[in-house]
Amino acid sequence: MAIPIRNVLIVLVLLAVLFVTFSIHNNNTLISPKSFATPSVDSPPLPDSTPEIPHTTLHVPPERANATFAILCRNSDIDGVIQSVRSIEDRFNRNHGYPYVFLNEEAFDDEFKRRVSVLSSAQMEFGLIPHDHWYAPSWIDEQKAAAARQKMEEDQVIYGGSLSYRNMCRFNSGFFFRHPLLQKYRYYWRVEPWVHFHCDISSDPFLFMQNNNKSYGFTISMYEFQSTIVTLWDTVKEFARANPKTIHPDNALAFVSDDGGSNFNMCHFWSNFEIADMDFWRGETYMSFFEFLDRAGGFYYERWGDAPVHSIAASLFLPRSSIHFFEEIGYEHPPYTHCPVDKQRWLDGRCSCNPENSFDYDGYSCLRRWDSL
Ligand SMILES: Nc1nc2c(ncn2[C@@H]2O[C@H](COP(=O)(O)OP(=O)(O)OP(=O)(O)O)[C@@H](O)[C@H]2O)c(=O)[nH]1
Ligand SMILES: *[C@@H]1O[C@H](CO)[C@@H](O)[C@H](O)[C@H]1NC(C)=O
Ligand SMILES: *[C@@H]1O[C@H](CO)[C@@H](O)[C@H](O)[C@H]1NC(C)=O
Ligand SMILES: *[C@@H]1O[C@H](CO)[C@@H](O)[C@H](O)[C@H]1NC(C)=O
Ligand SMILES: [Mg+2]
Repeated sequence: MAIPIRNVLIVLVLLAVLFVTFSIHNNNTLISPKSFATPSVDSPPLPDSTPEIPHTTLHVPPERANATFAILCRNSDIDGVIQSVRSIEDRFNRNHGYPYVFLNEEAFDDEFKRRVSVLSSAQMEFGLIPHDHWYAPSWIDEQKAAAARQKMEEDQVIYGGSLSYRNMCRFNSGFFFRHPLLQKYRYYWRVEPWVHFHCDISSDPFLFMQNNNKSYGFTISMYEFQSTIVTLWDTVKEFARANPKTIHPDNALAFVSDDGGSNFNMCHFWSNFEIADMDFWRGETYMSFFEFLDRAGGFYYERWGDAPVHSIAASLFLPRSSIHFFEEIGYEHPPYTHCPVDKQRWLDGRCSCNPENSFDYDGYSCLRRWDSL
């Protein structure tokens, strides 16, 4: 029995209308992983960016948050960056297609861009850091700073003699979230060279942050070296005295101080992993806090790290409920690993780390303190 041609036509037209409607309303989030690809702003075209037309079902990929990966690195970090990006792609991002922003105070070379771009069809942008966001500000006395570096080098403080490390710590403390390439995003996930993600990440941490009003997420915490932050806490107290309204009534002060704020206990979130809300850093409170610290000069006269700076700010200015421990994210930045200890989580995540080696309750970890808040 012949099907009337009119009916066939009607069905075809309906299908076409449906498909077009779908494409328009779901632009950017349509179907195959390839469709995540948006043209890289400053990179060679990807080897295969032909969009695939689905032939059977429409797999609608999960909704995405307003978020990006942020990777500060040098051209010479290429091997470590490739390893880290592969790791995050395999365990998470191949199912999501979140974009990447790479930042450097020197231009990324073509080799770097070519070798990184091939790793994912997600959008990748390569940015140059403005001069004033990286190098010491005018009020820093270079002689005094050089003497401090020499002294810390002699005292064998880790990175104590390094100027570039100080530029990096100050940049990560107060500038990365103002970079034009990051301006369009709210949440970032900081990734460093040579890190590992040890478990499948099946629920989207960015969406978790967005949907649960979280501002700062961590996996590992530990103690800072006292010699790098000798006057940091005094400077923080000065700021707090001058700006008492900035301290949140339901803060996490007890994470960073054991005596109600008189002294810093050195606990901080290890900032080589961070999933956080840049609007918190961009806000008036954190910006005035950073300016205050920057004027004090400790990024250069000592060696203040972005980890204690971020951690102290999060602990004082946020409600503690806005800070989140990502237990399910198996993460390693040598020499330390956080591995999910919950058996089911470890199984479900097909984790490649050993829970017995998890840093969580190591003597040098601050997680116990976090738990007891
Ligand atoms: N562009 C640029 N990136 C840097 C520089 N120094 C450090 N970084 C990046 O800043 C981050 C932190 O630097 P690391 O050298 O990893 O410092 P760390 O994590 O304290 O120490 P290790 O990883 O143990 O060496 C990494 O993402 C580096 O790639 C620099 O001079 N220029
Ligand atoms: C879909 O997005 C691309 C780039 O993201 C744009 O060029 C195109 O016009 C958009 N199409 C529709 C139908 O909105
Ligand atoms: C994403 O967040 C940034 C920073 O809050 C904001 O400026 C931008 O408009 C947001 N984009 C979208 C699509 O919501
Ligand atoms: C969301 O978090 C911010 C700070 O992180 C806090 O000030 C605000 O009260 C929270 N909002 C809700 C609805 O919980
Ligand atoms: Mg590192």
